[in-house]
Amino acid sequence: MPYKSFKTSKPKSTITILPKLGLEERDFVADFKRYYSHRLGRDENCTSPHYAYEALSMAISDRLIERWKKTYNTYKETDCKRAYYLSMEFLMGRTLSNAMLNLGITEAVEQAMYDLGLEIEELIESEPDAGLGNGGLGRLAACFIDSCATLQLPVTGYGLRYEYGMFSQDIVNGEQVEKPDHWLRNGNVWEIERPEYTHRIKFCGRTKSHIDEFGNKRTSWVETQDILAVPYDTPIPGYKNGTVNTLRLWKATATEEFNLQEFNAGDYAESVAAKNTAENITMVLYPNDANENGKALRLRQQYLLASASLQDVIGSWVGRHGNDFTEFAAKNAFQLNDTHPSIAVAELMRLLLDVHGLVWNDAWAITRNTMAYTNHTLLPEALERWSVNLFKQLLPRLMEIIFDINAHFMAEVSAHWPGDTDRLGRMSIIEEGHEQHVRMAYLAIVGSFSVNGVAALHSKLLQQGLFRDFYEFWPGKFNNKTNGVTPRRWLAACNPELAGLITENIGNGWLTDLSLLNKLKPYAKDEAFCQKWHDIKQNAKQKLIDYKKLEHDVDFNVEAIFDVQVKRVHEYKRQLLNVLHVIHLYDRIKRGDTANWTDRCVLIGGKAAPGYYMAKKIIKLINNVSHVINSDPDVGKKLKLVFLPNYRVSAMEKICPGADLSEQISTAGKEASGTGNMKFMMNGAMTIGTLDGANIEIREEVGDENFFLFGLTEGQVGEMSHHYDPNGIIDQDEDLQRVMRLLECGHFNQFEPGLFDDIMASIRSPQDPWMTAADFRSFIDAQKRVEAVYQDRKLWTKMSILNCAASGKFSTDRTITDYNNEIWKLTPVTIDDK
Ligand code: 26W
Repeated sequence: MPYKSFKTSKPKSTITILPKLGLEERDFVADFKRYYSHRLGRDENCTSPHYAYEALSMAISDRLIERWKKTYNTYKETDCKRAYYLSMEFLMGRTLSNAMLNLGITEAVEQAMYDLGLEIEELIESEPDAGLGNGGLGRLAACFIDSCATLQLPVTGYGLRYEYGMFSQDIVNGEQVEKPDHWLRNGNVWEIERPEYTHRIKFCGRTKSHIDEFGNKRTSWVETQDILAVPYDTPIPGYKNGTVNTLRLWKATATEEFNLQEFNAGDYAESVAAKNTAENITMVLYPNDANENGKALRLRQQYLLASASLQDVIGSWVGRHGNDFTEFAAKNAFQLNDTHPSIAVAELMRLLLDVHGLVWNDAWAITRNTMAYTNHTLLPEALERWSVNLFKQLLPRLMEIIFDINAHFMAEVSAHWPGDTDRLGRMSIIEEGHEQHVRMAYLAIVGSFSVNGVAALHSKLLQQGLFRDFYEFWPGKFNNKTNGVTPRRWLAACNPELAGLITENIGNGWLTDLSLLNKLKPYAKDEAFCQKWHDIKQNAKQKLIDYKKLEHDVDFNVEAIFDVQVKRVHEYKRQLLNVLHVIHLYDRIKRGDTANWTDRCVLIGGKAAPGYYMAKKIIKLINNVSHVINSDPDVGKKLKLVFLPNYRVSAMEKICPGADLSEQISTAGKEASGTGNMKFMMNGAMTIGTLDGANIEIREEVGDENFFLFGLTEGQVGEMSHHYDPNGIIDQDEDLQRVMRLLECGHFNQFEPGLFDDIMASIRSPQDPWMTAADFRSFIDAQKRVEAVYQDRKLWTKMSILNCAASGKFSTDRTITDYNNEIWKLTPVTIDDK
């Protein structure tokens, strides 16, 4: 029919008025079929589960987007205060089963897939992990935004959309080999590109100043090389509450004119190359988790995140309030996830001064009242410092602003401590030396109203050590926020059997108020309940065995104690101490000291930073020891050691339900918090651990009698470091001597002479900062206590239940409630989910 215009005035748009999508089994069957066949163009001949995964995800994504818009509009209408979580890493893992759980549609979807003759498990498994993070800090960000949505807090996550996430780890001849992780290869159904919110980011060029009509000095940043930041949004659903928040990730692309300039000069190929340089910025995640490397590309990434996110927030502010910033600090808070985005302090100043015309004092007051900084590590090698020369070249205007911030700050310090030049030098944001550096942590502290650590001990050590001068200057700025993990992913979704048993007995309130798990305590005395708990745990162990069978040919025995250490490989986390214990057990078997033996399967997994020589050696050692032990017929089922390749979020979801013993054995004072410790505890594993990070609070919650403590305290470590004598310790301890002898005679590297010399030298070095030898004896003794308890099955089960029951504090719902009450001060916003 030909189009005929018969209306005179433009009609009111009704394009977004839609009937609400159904959440019943039949709705998913119908939508699945339509997407599978009409959108994806597949039929029964298609054998890959990927397209079925995509079709189902599209159907579920529709339901998320429906609620997402409502949430967005409600926030806009109420003009509520907002917070923004700025992070270079969001280690999201998989989305499908989490979306099902939070929408409350798990059963309906499972039934629908069954009706269609599909295995839901297979679809879930075909989703790649979104591995946009290294480890603890990135996964914490992911748990945080889950809790913000569940608590109905208006919080947006801002990060980078890396084309390549955390590398995938292969083990070849016992060594780590990195493979690029092209996680977007098959597309990403969960994200929506929003080119309409693109922002321009400046680099290089120079600054130019003039005096404005009011006599103020004004600066402009000119002759820059610009790139564009394009946002990709992912919906973040709360748990069954209608709230869907946003994770906005930036992708770098080239500007049109950047290409055009070169094109007009006849350099077509060069113009395409220039596009590549621009897009390089968000190409890859830096795989270092505790070592800053000063690379210019990393600084570009950090600035892109800070600038795009701040322009985004300010742009929408100006849209609603014009150029009036009087209420800005009352309505916005930025949480900086470590120093990685802390250039935001200077960038907010630049935007307020140069773009929106504010004067210094007003801009500074806004900055200092909106920024909050979280520190995640005490290790000096992880503290970011950028060369002033590099900064000047890449971000000349930002460097000027940092010098100005520092000049004002130095004046404040001198007024407070007149004549204390040592202190001025110590506190300066600019570190002097043969090359000047910007100390990013100091910039973050000076520019924030709140500074926090991530566990009680860690926050105390920040105040007494690393940031002591700042704490003396501004004691009120400093606070602690003990980490947590989301109980939806880390108990409900990953361990449905255990979650089911819990809910059957104490109801389902624990899913949003984890402190209710303490109602489980009395059940530790209930025999029938204990039997069920034990059976579920054994089932989970069997599942873990089956999962690992795919990759290994090691015979695991479900009656053995499953002893697990999975985390990034780092000397301070002391995977090496774990291996020394395994070698000691092997030595006992070989010398026939096996009376009253407890069978044990030791699982170790984790990635090493590609440039971290010692960490890679430790991985090789674990694999070599594993090979010798597992193929020795004298050892048999008494002892197994397995290195799990490619540890990642989706692997932990399978590992933590099946663990008996959680290894949290860092040198005291080095692990800021740890969060794996919390996941294991929640799933009923016992902890063997030092007094470090959140272990201390875990032990406080569960009681000394339900925690296997060992090792020097942080104070003793500091004390002993002045006269540490590992060789003396080894000489005095026959077991350790024998372990060292096995290592030193090349028993684990018979065809690779000299391979582990550096490891042995590090254990014997009086300068060993990780003091592995010092804690050996106490670790071995604690492991013996573990075995004694494990042999008493009833006692072990009781302690397992009590660990889960005491894990309530370690929900990110509690952590985020603390952030909100003490830092952000947002009001929860109810979303109408009818
Ligand atoms: C600049 C290179 C770099 C990259 C990442 C330096 C430091 C990091 C992070 C701070 C490393 C990290 O993930 N830290 C971990 O953060 C967790 C969440 O707070 C804590 O639980 C861990 O103890 C801490 O190691």
